[in-house]
Amino acid sequence: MPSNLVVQAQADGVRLITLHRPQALNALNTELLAELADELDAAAHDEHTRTVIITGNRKAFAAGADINEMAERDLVGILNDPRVAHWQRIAAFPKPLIAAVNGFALGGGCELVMCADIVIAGSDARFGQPEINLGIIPGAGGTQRLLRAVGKPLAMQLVLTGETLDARHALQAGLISEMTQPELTVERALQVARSIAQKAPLAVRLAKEALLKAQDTDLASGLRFERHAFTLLAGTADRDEGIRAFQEKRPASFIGR
Ligand code: DAK
Repeated sequence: MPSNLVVQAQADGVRLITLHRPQALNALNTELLAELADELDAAAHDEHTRTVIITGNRKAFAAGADINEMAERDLVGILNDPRVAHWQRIAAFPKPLIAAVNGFALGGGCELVMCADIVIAGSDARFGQPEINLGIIPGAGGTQRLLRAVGKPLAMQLVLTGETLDARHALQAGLISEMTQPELTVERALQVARSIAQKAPLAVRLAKEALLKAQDTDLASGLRFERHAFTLLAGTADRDEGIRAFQEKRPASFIGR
């Protein structure tokens, strides 16, 4: 049983993971990261789980890596850091991942947000990469994913000054997909997750993969991947069902085949 997470599997194919280290503003220590990576692995292999939401509490989504734990690591400890593998497993989650964010999402917390595919944030959310204040730089994709999300000038400003961004500005900058009232963040994320959970799972999976390709490949390769994925889906029972349901004017019932 994870001790830093609360995991709720909903009947409708949605798994809600709540980060639960409130005494440290959900700071991401090694144990929490390992538990999160394990939960995501389990969700990836569970055919009933179609979509996962990660959330925190009203004060903090996550205030970054655990600074007290970081203080104990020397250079050799950093070279052999088990957190690297945990982060890689989290970033490789193949199903749709939604972050429902209230309060602080700083450092590793902001990097976790950027591992998500969709980000619903309360108007009280604050995002930032304050590692520069500790004499370090982001270590879990913060320089790479932030620049891709918000562009060079704002990414530079955030990473070099450690300033934070409120939810309104994060929405304008493209770091989040939607802003809600703080008390509705998880509810709205559940709505979005349930909507995705009803779609054809193979199409959802390939759509995610194709969209992610757009971030790190040239246009010609991305278009080639899209065409292959599109063609692959032509052989699925769910494509037949989707088209038949449209013609018969009824909701489609997808089975993931
Ligand atoms: N780590 C440990 N404890 C933390 C924490 C953190 N990141 N953030 C907050 N806490 C603890 C505080 O120490 C305090 O504990 P007590 O004193 O009550 O025992 C409690 O949470 C409440 O925090 P505050 O009293 O500070 O609350 P405030 O409302 O006054 O301030 C704050 C909230 C978020 C502005 C402040 O807590 C803050 O500045 N926190 C630190 C934020 C930060 O610098 N985050 C970046 C950390 S560096 C890597 C991958 C990733 C990373 C590193 C390596 N590899 C794969 C190798 C990531 C690095 C980072 O994220």
